[in-house]
Amino acid sequence: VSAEERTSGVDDLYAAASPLPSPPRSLTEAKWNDTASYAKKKNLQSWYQLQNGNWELVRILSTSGTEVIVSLPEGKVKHVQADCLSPANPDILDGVDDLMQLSYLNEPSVLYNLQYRYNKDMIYTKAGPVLVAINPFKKVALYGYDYIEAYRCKSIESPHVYAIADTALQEMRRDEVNQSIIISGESGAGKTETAKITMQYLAALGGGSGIECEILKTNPILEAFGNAKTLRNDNSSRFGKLIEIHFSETGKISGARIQTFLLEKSRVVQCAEGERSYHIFYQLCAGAQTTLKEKLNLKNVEEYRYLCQSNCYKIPGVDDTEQFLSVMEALDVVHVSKDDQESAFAMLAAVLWLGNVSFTVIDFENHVEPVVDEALLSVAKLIGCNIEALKLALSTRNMKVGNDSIVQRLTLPQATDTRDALAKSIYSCLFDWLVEQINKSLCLGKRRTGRSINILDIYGFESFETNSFEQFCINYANERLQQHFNRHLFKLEQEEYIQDGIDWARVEFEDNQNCLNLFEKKPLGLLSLLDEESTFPNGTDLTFANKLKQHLQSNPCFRGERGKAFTISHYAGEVTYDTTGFLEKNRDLLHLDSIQLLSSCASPLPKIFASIMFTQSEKHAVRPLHKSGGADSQKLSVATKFKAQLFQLMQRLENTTPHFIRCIKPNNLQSPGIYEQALVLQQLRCCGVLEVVRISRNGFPTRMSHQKFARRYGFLLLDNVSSQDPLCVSVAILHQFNILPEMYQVGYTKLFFRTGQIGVLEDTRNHTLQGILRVQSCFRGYQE
Ligand code: AD9
Ligand code: MG
Repeated sequence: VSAEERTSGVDDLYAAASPLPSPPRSLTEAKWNDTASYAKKKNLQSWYQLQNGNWELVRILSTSGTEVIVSLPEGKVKHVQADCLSPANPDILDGVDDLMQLSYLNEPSVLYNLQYRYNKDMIYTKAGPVLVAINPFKKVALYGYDYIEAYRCKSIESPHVYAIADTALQEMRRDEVNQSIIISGESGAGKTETAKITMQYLAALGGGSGIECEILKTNPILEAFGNAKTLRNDNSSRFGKLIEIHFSETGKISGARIQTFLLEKSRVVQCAEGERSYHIFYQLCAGAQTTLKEKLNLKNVEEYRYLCQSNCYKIPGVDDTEQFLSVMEALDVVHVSKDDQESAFAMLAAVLWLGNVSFTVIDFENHVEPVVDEALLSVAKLIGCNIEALKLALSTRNMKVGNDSIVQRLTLPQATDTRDALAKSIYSCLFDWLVEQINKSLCLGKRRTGRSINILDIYGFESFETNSFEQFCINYANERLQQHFNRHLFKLEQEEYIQDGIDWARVEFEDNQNCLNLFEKKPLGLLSLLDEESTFPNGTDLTFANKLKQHLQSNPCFRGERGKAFTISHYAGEVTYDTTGFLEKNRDLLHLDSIQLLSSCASPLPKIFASIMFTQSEKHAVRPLHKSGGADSQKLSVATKFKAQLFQLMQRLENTTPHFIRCIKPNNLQSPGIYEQALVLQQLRCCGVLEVVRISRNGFPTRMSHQKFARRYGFLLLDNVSSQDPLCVSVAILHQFNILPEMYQVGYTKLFFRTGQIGVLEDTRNHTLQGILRVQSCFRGYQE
């Protein structure tokens, strides 16, 4: 069965969830009848859904009414309802490399096909234009020079990341349009690995200038500073990234640029049991040479409060000392000088020592002062500041009241927050600074000419038991990306219809504009209301939640919950958010005192960080200072900044030809060989793979050229057709089989069918052929 003949089938559980299946009645009826008629076919294989949600392959023995008797694999016989069955594809279609080639495109068939391939280490499968990649959690022999060569010469056709990268390169050259490779999936699904595999291919094909080695070396650096062990993934990226690889007119890589999104800062000061902070801290403590260790007064990881609170120091199979050496080597390659490297390590040590700074109560009002101990002295030495200035910055706050300036002393929780905020800011500034250094090296001052390929490795949709501000931002980003995805696929469909003269207005597809409006509308959208509440002196997470309930109830994607919670209907499902901490995380204020402290430092990096923070606060001082919140510095809120970044990203992506890779995690154990159907299914839904299937089903997914159609079914015609013209033959067939006009369209070169329509013809064809074969073998037997 070729892609051209792709036929998609009956039974769609997910179609029921979509509000907009447009030509619904006839389509649903056709679908239903098809299932019913299918279930009547004796001896056919079918999927039967078990109580636990998994599917099992059964054989139909007989039917009466809506009840069907089936035989289970172990030989047992069972009575089941027809609607628990979904048609299974013929064995010949087992493991096809594009899901669109399946005759029946229902959920169990999709799941089974992916599993069949996964069990044979074929981890890549196409779903129409999308590449599905299932994480093998082990080394698979699919990469390296030989494979790169094979994909370059097109001697292999099976789906692969290399094939996607190759198509992107070719289309960039051919169409002179920038390309983007958009990789998504949930934590641990394999996005970052896939991004690296893509870069490997591009570097191999566009290499020569030496810059490709630098580009590849950015990975260990970004992973050391931006990845951490979480419960879901031992090497989880805690930031999103876009890598733009530039090519010269001759097709060689001329430079690159990295943009990062929303680093998880809170991890620096706090992480959950069994997780770790950023790799670089452990690598530095384990791998630093004695002289560096002495200079930075480095101790073992167990001695730092920020690192020991989660009771996890090591990652099985990972040697932090070795990793540290490769990070240093990579820093050399991207031209970060030894001096700068040492300054960066000093900042890391300062962050660790800050965590160990403790406070002591000094008066009856519970005001505190930092204890002058090794921790405090080390911080002062590492950032190069005066000890008294550091003590003041950690225990007091300068406030403006009218024209006067007063000094307020801090209580223990306030002082701890101030300390942690300083540690987080130093770390995130260090991260940004490092990315900037890398970018300087990758551009090498060259003017950007030619074209680029963008690789986006960004966090997928998240839905946990408790969802906070981070999930709110991440899921918002995913709504935007989903819209991009839908529009693109829709456009592809539309183009094919227009090319063949088909009326495409009859193709429906679901939009998530309502949900995006919920986030973005001004002044009454989630983001505006969040910003508004963040600037109110008396705003709290509760007043914020109440405001949402008051203003957003009319949006069908919003539902207020009890207390401080609310629910959003995302394209990938409902998520309930707890607003605890929303306002503070959104404000993300660093007090002016801390910024001033950094600017007074003798070391170069803190000074640079302070000036970045200052310019940010000046540039983005969009609202009047509010005084009673205690926050003196004004800057753009986190959500607004993220939205602006996202808009800029979307704008860039809009001007490129996109290629989508959807990564799937087959189990939560990070183990090879285990394929959990329910887990995979839920991800296929979330990352839009089933949506691709649904979009194509809502259109005219089955396509066949007039010639092929006439050849395949022409012999079933009862009456002679006057003309041998394939189109005339085709039309005669359509009439003979009473295919309803809304179920097909006749294009210039092809016939287009709604879902399931071709099934009737195929069945008749098979029966007739079987009949002919039977007659032939009887005839042969008779002759013998
Ligand atoms: V997160 O959102 O950053 O937490 P990712 O990026 O989706 O996540 P990652 O690429 O880090 O996941 O993959 C997780 C682990 O799966 C890797 O550390 C590898 O051990 C494993 N993996 C992923 N893809 C492959 C592969 N193609 N071959 C072998 C793989 N192992
Ligand atoms: Mg990652």
